[in-house]
Amino acid sequence: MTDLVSQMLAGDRLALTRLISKVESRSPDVLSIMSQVQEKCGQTWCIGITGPPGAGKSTLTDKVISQYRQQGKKVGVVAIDPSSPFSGGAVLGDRIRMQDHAGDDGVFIRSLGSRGSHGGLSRATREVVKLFDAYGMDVVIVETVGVGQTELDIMEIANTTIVVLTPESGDAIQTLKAGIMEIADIFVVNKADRDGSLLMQTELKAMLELGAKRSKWELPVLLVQAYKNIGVDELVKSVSQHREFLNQSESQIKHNRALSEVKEIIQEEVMKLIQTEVEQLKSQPITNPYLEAISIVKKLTPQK
Ligand SMILES: Nc1nc2c(ncn2[C@@H]2O[C@H](COP(=O)(O)OP(=O)(O)OP(=O)(O)O)[C@@H](O)[C@H]2O)c(=O)[nH]1
Ligand SMILES: [Mg+2]
Repeated sequence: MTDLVSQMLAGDRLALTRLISKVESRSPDVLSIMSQVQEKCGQTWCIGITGPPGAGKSTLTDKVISQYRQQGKKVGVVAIDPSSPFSGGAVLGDRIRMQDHAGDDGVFIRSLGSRGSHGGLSRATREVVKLFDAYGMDVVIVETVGVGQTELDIMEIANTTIVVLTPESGDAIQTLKAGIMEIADIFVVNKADRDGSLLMQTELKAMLELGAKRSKWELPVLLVQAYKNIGVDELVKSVSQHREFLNQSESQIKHNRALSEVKEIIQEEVMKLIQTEVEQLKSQPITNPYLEAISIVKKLTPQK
């Protein structure tokens, strides 16, 4: 086992930080690091929090952290901003909203931007969650803005996905379009202090009644005021219920996840091989792209 991994497993925060940086920058030793880390995983419950910009995800995350800290649980947070080139630390807004936990040893907050990860943001996120898991975090929260495919992929990592909406705008409809509805395990109508929140709750419930059911799980639609810490305890209870539900029923989900993980890892590794080959072609003329491609495929495929 590499020194860094054993230091991290022994509780060294700095080692954890350095491993996260390696994962984020897709360092060549990520595969071997993660295969060691994987052995120590399996304790964490990963909660995804997604929703439109400004819905109150970070405020909610902050309050959820507090709830788990009161239960004596350790919490890791990955704040994802796919559009942001910044990484390697908390973005300012999140830092301000989560500053209550700054000096707390049982909390570790890290943001991931798109810069370091070269399109492998989903895999990098999954691996940071695993690092937190091996480090001994009981709960890991992944916060991301729900807009594109990358965010949907990221939410696949979570065991329980919370979709945060607000009474304003056509949030619900837009969210439906983006496919977020399918990944939600719990809906939160945040900013319930504002007009239209009850209506929003009713509409969402009606939509859920109409839609095809994915499983026997009854999707809760909770009214929350994150900034005033109202309804957050209910939310944390719902997460526990969802966890119990999954543990009892759907072991197939686990296997499917492991399958898609294997696929994701192979894709990235094979992509690297392809890029190396293409790089070599840059300095020479190509007369027949098919012949070039065929010879590269032959080279990359073991001959029988
Ligand atoms: N009225 C009201 N405002 C809230 C509530 N919860 C959060 N806010 C405010 O909503 C604003 C956005 O909150 P954030 O927590 O940054 O939202 P976010 O979803 O993390 O935002 P992005 O990460 O930028 O997408 C802040 O000004 C919060 O104070 C609430 O329950 N009621
Ligand atoms: Mg935020």
